[in-house]
Amino acid sequence: MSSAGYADNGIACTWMRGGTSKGGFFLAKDLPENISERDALLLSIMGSPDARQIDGMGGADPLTSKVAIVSPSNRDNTDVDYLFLQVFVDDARVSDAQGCGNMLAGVGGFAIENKLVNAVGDVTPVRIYMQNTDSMAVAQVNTPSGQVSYTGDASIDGVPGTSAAVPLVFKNIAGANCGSLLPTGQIQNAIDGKTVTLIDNGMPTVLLKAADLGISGYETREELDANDILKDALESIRLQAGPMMNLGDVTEKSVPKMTLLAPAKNNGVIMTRTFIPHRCHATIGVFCAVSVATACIMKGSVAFDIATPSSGLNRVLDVEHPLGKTSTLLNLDAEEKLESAGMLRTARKLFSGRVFPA
Ligand code: NQM
Repeated sequence: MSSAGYADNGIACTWMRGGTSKGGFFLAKDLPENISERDALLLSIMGSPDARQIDGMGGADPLTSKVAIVSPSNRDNTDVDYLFLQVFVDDARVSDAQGCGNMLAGVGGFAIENKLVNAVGDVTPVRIYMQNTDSMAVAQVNTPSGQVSYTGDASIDGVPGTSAAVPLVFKNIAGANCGSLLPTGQIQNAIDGKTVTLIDNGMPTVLLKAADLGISGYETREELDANDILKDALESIRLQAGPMMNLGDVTEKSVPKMTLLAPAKNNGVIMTRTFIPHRCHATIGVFCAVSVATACIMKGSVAFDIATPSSGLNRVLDVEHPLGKTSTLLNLDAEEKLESAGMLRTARKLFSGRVFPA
């Protein structure tokens, strides 16, 4: 279809909250195959580039300027393929350089509602191939009477109220973006005189002690977003960490994420403030939390030193963030090697209809 055709007829779309993020869910077949045409449409749908995204659906925040593209899968033991795209807010850029475990929480329900997957019983497992990271997740979707229902009594910090639980389990996410869990082969590195741990258990993440950057790690998101000296120091470290993590030049990329660590304050394992990478996250990303939790159990990491100790083969690690905590499940095998990770999320359908690009 021509761009005038899309502007006149619109594109089928569902807007959903997935975890602590929000964005547009599309069937791949409804979007142009050509990537530049697709990205131009998505920028227009979100209203980017514009700090307020006033002429589009985006919420003027990276966490509400997200897209999930879903298609039936040809892969063995897989129901659907999911491609995540970050639509930048004040830049005309769309990136597939990272996954998103929050938007992932909406993919299973969207797939069932669009008849890509049949509901089976009260809870339907949906096997999702995450194209961005070439890895798998299984989402358990609430389907009483064979229909998706988003209502329920589960709550997650950062989202008011309750919704149906969407438990997520991830396999083989270690090194999904960088080739290995510790892309430099070392548990600690030094950049700009600061000790860092560079880790990828689903999200490339640079871990630093908040105190090493001259902050407490308990500041609000707004305080940190206003701290230009801190942001410049983090960006200098990030640009050097990118090639060390096999990500190449990351100047224009949304990875690696920068997570500042401090001792837990609310009975969790550790406190975090995460830049994604230029604005402070309101909470913490799903795979970022999994990467932080993983570092917490790895001796020698900058997280291990300040984390509350944990034990057992199935560990729930509460990663604290500005609005509460995110419970991460780490399953270890008998040799205490990480086998799988999981997290409880919720999702909610907000709108379904046609969206009109300019
Ligand atoms: O880490 C934001 C989010 C994310 C990503 C970001 C995410 C993840 O909270 O898996 O979910 O880090 O850009 O939605």
